[in-house]
Amino acid sequence: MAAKAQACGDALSRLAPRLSSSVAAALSAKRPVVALESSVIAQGLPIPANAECLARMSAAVERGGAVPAVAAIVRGVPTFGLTPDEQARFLARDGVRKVTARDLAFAVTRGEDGATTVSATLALAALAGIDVFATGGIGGVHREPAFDESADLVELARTSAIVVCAGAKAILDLPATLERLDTLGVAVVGYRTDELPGFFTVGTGLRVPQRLDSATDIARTFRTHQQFGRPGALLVVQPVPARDALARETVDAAIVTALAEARAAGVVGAAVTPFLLAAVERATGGRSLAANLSLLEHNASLAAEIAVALTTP
Ligand code: PSU
Ligand code: MN
Repeated sequence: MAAKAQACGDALSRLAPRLSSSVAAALSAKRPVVALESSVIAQGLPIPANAECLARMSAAVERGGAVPAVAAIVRGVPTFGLTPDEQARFLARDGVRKVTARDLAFAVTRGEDGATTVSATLALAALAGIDVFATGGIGGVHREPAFDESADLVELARTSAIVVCAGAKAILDLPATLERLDTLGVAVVGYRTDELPGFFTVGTGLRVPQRLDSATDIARTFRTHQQFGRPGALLVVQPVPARDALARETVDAAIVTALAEARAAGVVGAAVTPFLLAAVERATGGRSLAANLSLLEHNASLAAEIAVALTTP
């Protein structure tokens, strides 16, 4: 018995992320908070669009009545809410590594600056008690090689949270990604849509298993999901706003070019996703970048609305 109690005690003495004062105040008062990842600003988007992304996402969360909480490992310290100096360092991306859930302990023990991907942000959000997280597109199963699969998928299966995105990044194999989410038991929820959005495109022709039409319904479903003690996330997907969406043919052609460039350059591992996103941006004459920024802001707005619904009894 004593050994068991000890084990439980150990399990509870989890590392607590450092919180900015606004994030700490909101969490302790049970006011709405939305987690944002930092890999999208330090690796996913080019300079200076990354600064625009951070400003637009933060403002969207605030307009929605919630507090934005950017996740990162700051010189070895797991953190939600960066100071202006820290933000500038991550935006300049000087020596900032891409950190997935697997890399967290290494970034901390080495005292590094680490930009957290979806998987790492989910892991930190669970420690901080933040339930809602907005991103652009999750990682998934790559088209080539198909054994390259983002750690985002398994982490979504293990972490109870609401993740708002525009589907998986279009550079991926979307049918395979949807099947993996299915196998892993991650609930994909179309927000006001029956179709999986295509990140840069409004649709993909792929059906999502569930659809909900209001933030209140999403919040209510999540509470029930938690009551079942289920570990996985609710992956809420919504399309990029139509005015900024790209046509499917444009994106498909750009991805073919991007994949050929990646193959020729021999890119592997963590560099693949940022490389492909940059190649698609070149191939679309920058239009994919405008779509990416737009969907990120749009997702931040919906996440705020859901966070508000979740904290409203
Ligand atoms: N969404 C975007 N741009 C990005 C990403 C998401 O709009 O750059 C990042 C996220 O941090 C996601 C990561 O977790 O890309 C996936 O990388 P990988 O395929 O190496 O797991
Ligand atoms: Mn990979």
